[in-house]
Amino acid sequence: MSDASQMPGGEDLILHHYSSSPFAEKARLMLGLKGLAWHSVTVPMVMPKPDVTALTGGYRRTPFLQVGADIYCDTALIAEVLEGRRPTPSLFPTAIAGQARTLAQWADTDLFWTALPYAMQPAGATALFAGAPPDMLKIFVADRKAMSEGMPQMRGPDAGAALTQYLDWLSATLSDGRPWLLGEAPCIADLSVYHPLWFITKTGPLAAVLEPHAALRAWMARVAGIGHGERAGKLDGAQAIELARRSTPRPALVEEGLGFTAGDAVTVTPYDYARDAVAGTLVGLSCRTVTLAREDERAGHVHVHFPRIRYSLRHVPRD
Ligand SMILES: N[C@@H](CCC(=O)N[C@@H](CS)C(=O)NCC(=O)O)C(=O)O
Repeated sequence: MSDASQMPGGEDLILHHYSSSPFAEKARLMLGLKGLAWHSVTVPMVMPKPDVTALTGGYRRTPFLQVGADIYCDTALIAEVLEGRRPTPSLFPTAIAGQARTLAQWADTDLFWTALPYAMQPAGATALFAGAPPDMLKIFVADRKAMSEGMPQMRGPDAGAALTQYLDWLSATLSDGRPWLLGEAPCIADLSVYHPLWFITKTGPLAAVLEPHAALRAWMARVAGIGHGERAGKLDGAQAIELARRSTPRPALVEEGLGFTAGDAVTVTPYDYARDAVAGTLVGLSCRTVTLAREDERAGHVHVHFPRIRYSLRHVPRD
């Protein structure tokens, strides 16, 4: 984007993502379900990611959402932000909200971390990286190995066995003819279950695991039909950083009784993988979210928001 008049404003949604990322596909579909317009920044698949870390303070995972100088990490939190921005159609319809969140969390963890090692078996990896520069697969594997160091991971055949059962469970859920996993309307669970299976469709011969599941494939086509909302424009990392610098982050609140005080020096770190700590000053805290203020040389004063579930919040020890 070179025309300054097309630059997004401080209220616009900016998704930082790349096309082949399953979690980014979940986020794009959330924007689609809500019928929202958004701007797109393509981020690198592997480290280093200097423009990403200028905005997030070190969180490297994909995707994240930017609204001016507010940075929302993790699709679980992005879902809440989009729900607040446009409540209908809901990602969490009241009658099924509990089941929807529970099923979505299973899909974003167990199902995803089963689909991934299944997909990255040699035949799958070859299909996924067909057309990429020759070294890309090697670079990707080394990057992900470093990113998930210490995290137990399934071997391909174990993942295949588990995936076979998970697909049976999901097919059984649809066996009464319902259009969506939890009934008559799509919800967050559909999008979270979809993205690991979408990744499997890209694995050449390994995608055959989906073939016996006609109802599940028809459901996948319905989810894909939700679309990605309106892509309002593209910008690069430097433009997104400049927008953050020109914007003022929204006020946040630290609730009492949670063991922390506004102004505390803290870090936030994912529990599972990509455990890069983000350091900052605590400005927002509840049982649902945590917000750090950071000063960045390039992005200026930003607020970085995380979900509370699956993230560790710690005081920075004093000298
Ligand atoms: N819990 C995170 C998981 C995100 C995630 O694992 N994304 C993958 C891409 S699908 C990732 O970050 N890979 C490493 C990278 O892109 O640097 C979320 O819901 O956003």
